Amino acid sequence: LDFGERKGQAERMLGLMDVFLKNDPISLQKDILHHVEYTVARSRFSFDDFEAYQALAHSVRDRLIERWHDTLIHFKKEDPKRVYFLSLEFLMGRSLSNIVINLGIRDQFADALSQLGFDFEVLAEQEGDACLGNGGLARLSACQMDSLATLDYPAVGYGLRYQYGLFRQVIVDGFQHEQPDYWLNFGNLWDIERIHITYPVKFYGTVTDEFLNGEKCKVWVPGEMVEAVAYDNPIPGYGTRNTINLRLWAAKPSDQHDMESFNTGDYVDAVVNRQRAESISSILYPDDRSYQGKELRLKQQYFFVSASVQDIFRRFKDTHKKFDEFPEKVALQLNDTHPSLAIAEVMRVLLDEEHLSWHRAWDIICKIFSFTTHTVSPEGLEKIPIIYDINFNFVEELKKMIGLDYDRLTRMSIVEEGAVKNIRMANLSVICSNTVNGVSRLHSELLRTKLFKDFYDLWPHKFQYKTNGVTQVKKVNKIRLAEYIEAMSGLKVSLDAMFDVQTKRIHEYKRQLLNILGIIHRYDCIKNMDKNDRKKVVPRVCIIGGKAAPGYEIAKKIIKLCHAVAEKINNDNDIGDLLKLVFIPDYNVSVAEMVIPGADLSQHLSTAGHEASGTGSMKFLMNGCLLLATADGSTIEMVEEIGQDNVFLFGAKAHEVVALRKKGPTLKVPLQFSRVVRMIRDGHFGFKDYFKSLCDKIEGTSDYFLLGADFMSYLEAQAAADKAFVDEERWTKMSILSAAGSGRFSSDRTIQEYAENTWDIQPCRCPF
Ligand code: F58
Repeated sequence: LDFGERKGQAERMLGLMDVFLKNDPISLQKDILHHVEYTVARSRFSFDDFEAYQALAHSVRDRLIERWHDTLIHFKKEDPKRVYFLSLEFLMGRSLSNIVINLGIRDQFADALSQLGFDFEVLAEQEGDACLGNGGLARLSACQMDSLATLDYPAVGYGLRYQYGLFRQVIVDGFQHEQPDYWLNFGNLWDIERIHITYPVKFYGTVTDEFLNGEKCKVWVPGEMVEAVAYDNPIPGYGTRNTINLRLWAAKPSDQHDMESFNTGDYVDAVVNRQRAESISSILYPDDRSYQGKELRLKQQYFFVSASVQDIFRRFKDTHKKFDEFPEKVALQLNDTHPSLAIAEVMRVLLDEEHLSWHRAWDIICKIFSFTTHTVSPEGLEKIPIIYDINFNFVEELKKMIGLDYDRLTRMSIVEEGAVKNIRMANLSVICSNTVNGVSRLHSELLRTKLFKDFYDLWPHKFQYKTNGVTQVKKVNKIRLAEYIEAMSGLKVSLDAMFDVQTKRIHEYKRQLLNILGIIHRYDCIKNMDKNDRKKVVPRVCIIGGKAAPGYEIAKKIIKLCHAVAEKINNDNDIGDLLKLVFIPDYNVSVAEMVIPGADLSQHLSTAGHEASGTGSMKFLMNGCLLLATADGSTIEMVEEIGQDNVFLFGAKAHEVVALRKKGPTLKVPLQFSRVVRMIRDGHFGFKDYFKSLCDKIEGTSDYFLLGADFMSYLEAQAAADKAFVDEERWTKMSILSAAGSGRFSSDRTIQEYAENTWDIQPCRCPF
C-alpha cells in the first residue's frame, strides 16, 4: 500500500496492529471472547447464543473492515471510472453466512466456535433479516452488489436506511395482518455510522431575484433543511479481496436550520419539529404494484438523490477540476424510476452550483445515466406532479427530429397534460439516459414495441436488455423444509411427496389463484376416485408463500382462500398424504433460503407479458428444482438453456394474450374451471360472501389475467409433472439439466454485460 508522506508513521501503526487479523482457530477464539467481554459486555465465562452471535459477528466484521479499507484506498489510488448504483430498495436478508463464505473463512470460524461449544449454523440463525425492499427488484439490487464486488468493479451503491423495513406478515385465522419491522431493535452490526459524513438536504422554500456579478439571477432559498447521515455497509466479493461500499442515508435533524426556530419560537415545538426530519427515512413503502404520489415518498426520493449526488460530486472534485472529465469517471445507474430525480438534481447542481452552461451540463447528463426498468405495466411507471425546463428543451429538439406530429409529441413529452399535470419519470429517464435496459429479452421487446415505442423509433441504439441473474443460494434439503413446516404449522408432510412451491409477492398477474384452483381441482378428483385410481395419484405437498401489499384487497383474499382450502384438505382424513396445502407466512430472504433448496417443482404462472423477468425461478433452477411455468419474462430464455422437454410449459403466449382478451364474453372456459369456481361460490371452503368478489374477478369478461383460458393447459402441465415425478430416473435427469442450464442466470453475467455495454467500467482489483 502506498501511504505517501505518512509512510513511516503508517508502518509503525501497522506493526503495532499486527498488520492483519489472523484466521487460525486460537486467534479466532481469542477474538470472539474479546468481543464477548469488551464489545457485548458479557462475561466470557457466561454468555448465551445471541451474545455469542454478536461477538462472532463483530469478529467477522473486523476482518471485513480490513478488506473494505484496503479496497477503498486502492480505488482512491487508481481513480477508475466508478459506477454509482442508485436504488431505493435493497433486500439483503441475513449477512453473516454470506460474508464468511465470501471471505473464505466459514470453516475456520465454524471450527473455532465448535471448540468454544457453539454451532455456527445455530448462531447464524440468531440474525434478523434486513428487509429494506419489497420484492424482486430489491433482491436483485442485493445480488448485483454482490456481483459488482466479486467481479472487482469499482462500484458504490446508494440507498435509504429505513428504520422500518417491509412489514412482517402475521396470519390470524387465515387473514394477513401487518406488523411493523423495527429491524434496528437489536442493533445492526453490519453497518458503520459515519457521523462525519453528512450532507444538508434542502426542501421547499422560494426562488428570489438576486444580483450576482452585476447580473440578475434566480436564487433558491430553501425552506427546510434535513441532514443526511451516511451508514456504510461493506459488501465483500467472493474469491477476491475487493469489498465495496453500500452507503445508506438516514435523515437527522439539521442544527443549522433550527437555530432560528429555537431563538424565536416555542422550545418544545422546535424540538418536536426536529424529530419530524427523521420521518423521511423512517419507512419503506410496502406497495409493490404502483407508485404512490405521496409527498413523503417524493421527499424520500429527493433526500436520497440529493445526498448521493453531493457525495458523488465531492468524490469527483477531490481529484478533478474539469467537469468535462465527469463522464470519464462517473456512470450513474438508475434502478427503476425511483432515483430518476437524480437527473434533474445533477442538472441543477451543474447549472446553479458549478455554473456550467445548459449546453455543457446537458451533454454531461446524456453521457452518464443509464436506466433499468423492472415493470411492463403503465401503472408501474412513476409520475410526479412537478414541471421541469428539461421538457421544454427536449420538445423543441424533438420537433426538429419528428416534425409537428402532435400526438407523438404529446406521448413523448415528460409532462403529462390533463386535469392533473404530471411529470412522467420514465420518459425523463429514457430521454436523459444513454441506455435503457429491460430485464429479459421478452420484457425488452415489449418496451420497444409498446411502452416506449415512440422512443425506440427515435433512438433504437439506446435500447438494450440484460437478462437478470441472481446469486446462488446454499443447499439445504427437503427434510429441513419438512421440519420447518411441522414446527410452523404442526403439519407433518411426507418426504416421498412432490414438494410443489409457489413463493413470491401475491399478485393477480402472478396467478396464485390459478394454483389454488388447480389444487381444488386435484382435491375434487381424488375425492371422486376409487381405491385403485387413488394408488396412482402422485402425492403432493403444495406450498404457497408471499406477502400482499397492505392495501391490496384481492391479494389478501387470495391468502385467505389458500388458508380456507388448506383447512379443508389437510383435515380430510380421506385424502391423507395424497395432498397437503401449506401457506408459509412472512416469506423473506432467509425463509427463501430454506424453502427453495427443498423444492421439487416450482410454479411461475404469470399471464404472459406481465412479468418483466422473474428471478425466483432462477434460484429454484439452480437448486435442481423443475419449473412449471408460462412462456413469460426470463422463463423463455431459461427454456432455451435447458430445453423445452425439461420444463413444464403451459398457457397462452404473450402475443396471444391480447387476442384472447378481445374475445370477451365469447371466450370459452372449460367446465372444470367453472366447477372449481362454483365450489368456492357455494361455500365449500366457507366464507362464501367474502370470496364472492374474488370469484367475480375471474369469471366472464372480468377475467383479465385469463385464468379460465389457461386452465386446461395448466392442468395438462401438472399431469405431465406428475408423470415425470414417478419416473425417478427421468426426473433426476431433468433436475440435473435444470441446474446445469442455470449458469447464464447468475448476476455475475448480468453485471459483466452492464459493465461492458452500459457503464463502460473496468475491474479494479485490490492486491492481496
Ligand atoms: C420486479 N419488480 C419484476 N418492483 O416484477 C420482476 O419481474 C423482475 O424480475 C424484478 O423486478 C427484477 O428485475 C419489482 O420488484 C417493485 O418491487 C417496485 C417497488 C416500488 C413500487 C413499484 C414496484
